[in-house]
Amino acid sequence: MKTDKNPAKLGFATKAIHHGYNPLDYHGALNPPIFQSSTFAFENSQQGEDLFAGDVQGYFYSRIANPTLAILENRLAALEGAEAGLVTSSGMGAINAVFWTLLSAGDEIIADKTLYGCTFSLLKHQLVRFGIKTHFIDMSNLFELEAAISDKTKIVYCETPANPNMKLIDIKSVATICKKFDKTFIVDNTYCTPYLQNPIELGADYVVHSATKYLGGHGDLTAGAVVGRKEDIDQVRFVGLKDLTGAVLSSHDASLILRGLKTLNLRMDRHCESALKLATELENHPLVSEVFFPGLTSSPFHELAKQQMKQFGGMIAFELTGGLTAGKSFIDNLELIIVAVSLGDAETLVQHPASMTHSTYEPEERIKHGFTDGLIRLSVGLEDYEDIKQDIFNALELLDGAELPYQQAG
Ligand code: 4LM
Repeated sequence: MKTDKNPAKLGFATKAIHHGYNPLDYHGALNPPIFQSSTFAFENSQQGEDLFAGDVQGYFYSRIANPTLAILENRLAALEGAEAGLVTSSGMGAINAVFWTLLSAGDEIIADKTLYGCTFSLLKHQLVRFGIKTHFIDMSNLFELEAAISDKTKIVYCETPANPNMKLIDIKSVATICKKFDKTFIVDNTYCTPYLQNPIELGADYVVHSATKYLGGHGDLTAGAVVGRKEDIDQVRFVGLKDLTGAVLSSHDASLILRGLKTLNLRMDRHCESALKLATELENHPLVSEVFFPGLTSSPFHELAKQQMKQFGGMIAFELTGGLTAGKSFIDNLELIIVAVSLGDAETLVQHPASMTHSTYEPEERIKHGFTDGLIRLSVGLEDYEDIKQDIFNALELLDGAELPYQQAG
């Protein structure tokens, strides 16, 4: 794009394709070059000193900044409606970079009780080793949030929709409470991407992502991102990334994410459309006892989803009437759908949170934290909808005791 004079006026897809990059600045290259360089030459010793002192802007070492990464960071910030962005080598790298920048021994975190397994493990088992305690609460209950806040609270943290049970948190209301008590509010927006939800615009201070998922979109990299205010992101870059985690993204992977972003809206539309159809059909299947998907009118989060999400996302969780045993047989009966963790890829993926992504929770913790051992998680992919559906309904039909064979539509 030759000019960024009025970037706010551009639509999402246009920004995802063009924001912050003018090919004419790079010999006309349509795609941003991959700056495959760990270090950058100084004109002379004085310039090196000035760059290190922060007196002049520029690149000097790729753990701190790299031109390919900078294009991606600015583009993600623009899509999220944030001032600045930072990318990292994984989602956990992004979360740790922010946490370690903000926290000191004695501080406390308030988190919703449903979180991705490794984020839960970080809060429950690792940060305590450094004197940082987490209170896990039901953040959909705002009274519980207010009651948990104390002088020691440094961070309020949630995922929405939460992994794996699709619980939603009211971002705007939580942000209002955090502002009232002057607490930092961080939202993990991995499940939605900025195409479906913009927590910064709803009042969050930072948004974190696993860019491994929908942002990259092709299951070929691991990456993370943080967006927020410029001065906050600068601090995360120079403390959390540079000194504490070193979780820098490779410029090659940054380039793959820039490619993924070009089709983000198209992919998300398709993920969302297929997931809504599938959730509706699963809800009516006699072997399915419960479907967790905010697009269903039966979902307790349906009204909130309509307020804060543009569509309902591509992730579904469900339980079978036969519980854990039936769930495992169902997974093994699938032929097209791939049994794998992660999400947001072109391929439909299925996994069993209790024994895979959320095995970091003890069995009794899983119940307390809002999901059962029988829960199955689906990341609905981009294949033809009828093929996804047929694989799922055939796998259900093959379960012992199944009574209603799948009838192909039409
Ligand atoms: C998974 N998830 O669920 P990296 N935040 C959320 C996530 O779902 C994840 C991360 C952060 C899965 C990985 C195996 C809501 C990851 C962490 O894996 O570090 O990029 O993201 O299947």
